[in-house]
Amino acid sequence: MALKLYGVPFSTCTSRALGALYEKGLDFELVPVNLSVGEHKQPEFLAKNPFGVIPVLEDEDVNFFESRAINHYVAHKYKDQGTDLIRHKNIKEAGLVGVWVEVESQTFNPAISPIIYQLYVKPLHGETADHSVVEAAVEKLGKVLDVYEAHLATSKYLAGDFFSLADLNHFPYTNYLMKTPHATVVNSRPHVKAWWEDISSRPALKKVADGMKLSV
Ligand code: GS8
Repeated sequence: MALKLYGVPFSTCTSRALGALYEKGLDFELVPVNLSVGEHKQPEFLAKNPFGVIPVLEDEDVNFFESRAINHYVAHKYKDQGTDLIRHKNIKEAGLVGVWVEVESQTFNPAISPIIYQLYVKPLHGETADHSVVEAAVEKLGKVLDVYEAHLATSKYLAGDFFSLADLNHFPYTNYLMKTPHATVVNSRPHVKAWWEDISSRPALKKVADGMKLSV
C-alpha cells in the first residue's frame, strides 16, 4: 500500500490528517506510534519527522509532517477524488480556503488548544488541569468565535457555500471541546452551532470522531 499514516487516532493532529484521508476515500495504512514508550523519539521515527511528533504521512519515498501540510498535499494530489477540499477549479474560492485554513492555524488553534491541553492531555500525564488557564482560553476563544458567528451568518461554511479543508481542519479540537462544559462557547452562537452540527454530521468526520477516545 502506498500511503501510510503514522500516528494514533486519539491525537488531534493525527485526526486532522485522518479527516482528509477519509473525505478523499483513500486506501491507506494507519501505523500506530506508541507515544508512552517514546517511539516517536527513536531514530527510526526521527528519520521520518526530525521534530519527533505525530502524524507523519509516508507516500512511498517522501515523508510529510505537520497535519495541515499533510492535508494540503492530500487535497492537491487527490484533487479529483472524493470531496474537493480546495476548490481547485475556482482560484478565488481556493484563495478563500487558504485564508480560513490560516485563520484556523493562526487564530482559532492558539485559542482552543490550551483548553484541550489542560482538560485532556495533562490528566494523561497524571497532572491537574489549571482552570484559570482554561477560563482565559475560553474567553479568548469566545472572541474569535464572535467573528465566526458574524461570518457564518452570511456564509454556510468558512470559505463559502461549500465544505472545504478550512472547515475540516477545525474538526479535531472542536470535537474534544464539545465533550466538555465549555461546549457552550459554540452552542451559544447559533450560526457557529449550525456550522458545527453540519460538519460533524459528515460520515468521514463521524468516523474520525469514533477514533477520538480521550474523555474528560
Ligand atoms: C503538531 C504535532 C504535535 O504536536 C501538526 O502536526 O499539526 N503542528 C503539528 N503532535 C503531538 C500530538 S497532537 O495530538 C505529539 O506528537 N505529541 C507528542 C510529543 O510531543 O512528545
